[in-house]
Amino acid sequence: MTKPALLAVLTIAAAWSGVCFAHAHLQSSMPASNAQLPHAPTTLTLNFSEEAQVAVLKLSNAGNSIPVAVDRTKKPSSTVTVALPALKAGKYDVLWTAIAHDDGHVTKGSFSFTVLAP
Ligand SMILES: [Cu+2]
Repeated sequence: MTKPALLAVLTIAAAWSGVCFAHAHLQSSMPASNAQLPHAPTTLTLNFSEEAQVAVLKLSNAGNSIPVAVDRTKKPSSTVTVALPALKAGKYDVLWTAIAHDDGHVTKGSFSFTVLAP
């Protein structure tokens, strides 16, 4: 291989390694973003655009964090469901961080939902 050709290959390889076809984006959730729920949900489900593992999941109500257990031993999946403790009426903020299974890229996001009655 000639020097310029080798250089071209290395340049393309370097550029390629930074390429990402898709991160694990949150496509939908249950409860949905900005949902107004007549009753408290018992589970929280995140639907991602690709297989991912949830690294961080924080739930808070008026700044108070509510412990939510994420099973990190679970296989990567495009759907992640966690059980919720009993929630009182109020607005809840969800903060998540996910790691894409295919390329290890990290995505994060947040959304809120409101429980109208426990
Ligand atoms: Cu990616």
